[in-house]
Amino acid sequence: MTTYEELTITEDGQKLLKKAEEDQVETVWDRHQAQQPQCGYCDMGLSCRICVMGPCRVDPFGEGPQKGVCGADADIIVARNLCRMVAAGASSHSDHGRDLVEVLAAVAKGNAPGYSIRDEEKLRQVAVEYGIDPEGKDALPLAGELAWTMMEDYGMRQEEITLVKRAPEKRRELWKKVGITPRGIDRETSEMMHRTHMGVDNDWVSLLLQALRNSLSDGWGGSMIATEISDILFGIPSPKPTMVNAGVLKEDQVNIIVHGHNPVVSEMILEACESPEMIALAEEKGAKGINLAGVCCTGNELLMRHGVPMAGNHLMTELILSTGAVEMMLVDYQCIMPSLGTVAACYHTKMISTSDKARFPGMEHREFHADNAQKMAGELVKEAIENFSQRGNVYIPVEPVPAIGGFSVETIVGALGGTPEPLIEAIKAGKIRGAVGIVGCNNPKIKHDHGHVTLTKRLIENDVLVVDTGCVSVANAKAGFKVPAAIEMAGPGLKEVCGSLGIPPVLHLGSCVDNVRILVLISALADALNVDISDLPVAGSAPEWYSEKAVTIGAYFVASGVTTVLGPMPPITGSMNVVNLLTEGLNDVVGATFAVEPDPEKAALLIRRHIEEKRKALGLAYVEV
Ligand code: BF8
Ligand code: SF4
Repeated sequence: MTTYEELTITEDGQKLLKKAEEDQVETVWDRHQAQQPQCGYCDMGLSCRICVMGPCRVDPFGEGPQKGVCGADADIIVARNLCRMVAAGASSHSDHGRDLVEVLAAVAKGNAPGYSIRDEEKLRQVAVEYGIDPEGKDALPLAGELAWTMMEDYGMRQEEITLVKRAPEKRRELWKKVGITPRGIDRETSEMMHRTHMGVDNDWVSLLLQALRNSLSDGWGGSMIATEISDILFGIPSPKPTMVNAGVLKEDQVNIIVHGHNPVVSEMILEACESPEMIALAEEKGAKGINLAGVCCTGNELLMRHGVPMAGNHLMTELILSTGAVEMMLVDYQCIMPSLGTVAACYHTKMISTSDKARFPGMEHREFHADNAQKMAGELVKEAIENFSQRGNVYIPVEPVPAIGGFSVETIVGALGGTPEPLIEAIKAGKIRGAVGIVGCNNPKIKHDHGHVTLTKRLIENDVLVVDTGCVSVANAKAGFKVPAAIEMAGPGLKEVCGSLGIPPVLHLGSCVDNVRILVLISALADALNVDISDLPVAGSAPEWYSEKAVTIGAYFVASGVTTVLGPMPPITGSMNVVNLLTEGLNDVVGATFAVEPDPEKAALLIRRHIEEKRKALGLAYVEV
């Protein structure tokens, strides 16, 4: 019998797992158990169902078939499968970016009531980057022009994606030399799918290089556009206090949860929740107010810009519903388990899907578009309020934990006094050994939040600054790393630097598309030191990743020069050629590699060793780890 403590390190998770079991609610952990043993061929990447001469599989023991019906061997099959993961991940983030471009265009045309340009300065700055002269132009026509120009980044009218210019020159030259400069956002994904069709690219090296180019089209393209437009439309994040864990739900208020990734819907829901008319209605129905909270990355978007509390990360999404305290959950897209409608049906919770591209069983579909979003948000919040009277028993098992979110590059540089120089000085002096971006998901294969929290703890104890995004940021906030007092858990150097700046040792940089903020930040560091990103004492890590998007993020980190340590092994062990290229060979190509280490204690050592090696190569004081 597995205990709840073996499944998650979080108190709210453990208590709600018990509640879910009592309520006979099936969770992601139950289904993971029911899937055991999972297919060994698929786990190694050795199965192929790309065409209907198959499905095929290659026998890893060398006894059965070594080639698919078409003649593809293990290297080709493994590489193609991984490449398709990268394409799917890139398309997810980049399509999210496209939706924002369309909203920006609609705002410019006056077809998006409720939306506006909240950061005109950023609009003007990004317009310049896109080669548009903002002089004398009003915000709306300028926004229209920018949206139109950004659309070209998606197609094939460019030789390279515009924001690639933000990367250090040495890196751009390297991409050119290797032939992986991304040309168009959709183009690279589309070419990746083409190359992996049966009978196209059958050279596993060439396939994997295209996967890197595809990932760069997301990191420096689609995801970067998503973040930039979100800042233009909804404001650049700045540090704000907030609360996290299931305890953010309020017994005496109408609880509405937003889930997914794109802030377009959730921003409108927030506006409706704050309207005096809705608050009065809630009071009329016997509630003390309306409590909006988030889960996953839509939650992160609202937390970053408005300090909206965060109820939980990926593996908590079903459990949050099992509190019985949620009047309505609205979802947009990505990482929304199709089980949620079934879980909600055990309670009074209304489940609403909002995107034309994402529908779910057991949810009512109410489609949001730029022109109807404001009206729709008002109607739905009203329905949520009316649902308050249908509540049964409520179980909110914990008190919430305080945290600070909202560290954009702009606010980090601002906190440093307008230049990255103080951070560089602290790194040079060895007070901060280096910086690590811990990103990604939860995965029931790993004890929930254990990987994130353990790795983060070990790094900050050893004077490594941590920035995080996505589901990691929730885990770390719940663990108490995101208040200024958390410097007590940091090593002496990091404690001194963060203490003098009044910031926590772990900085919340946002949602998963916001990983691009990390790219921008490290580019600024590299430029200031006049080196390439791969020379910096930095690393990436995804200790509990599950999603295709995470593979893409890892790939663009590595292609940008950031060595990245994964927790769960990707499905590549069926080809030692692929494994060796990704974990060693890429060093000669892009100056960084992947590593895999499921044990966060060992991953911390690996990362610290890597950072000290980079320090040594830069001629900075280093220690043996
Ligand atoms: O984009 S970290 S589980 S919610 S994929 Fe998903 Fe992973 Fe969470 Fe956000 Ni990112
Ligand atoms: Fe089998 Fe080749 Fe078709 Fe894949 S592409 S299913 S290996 S025949």
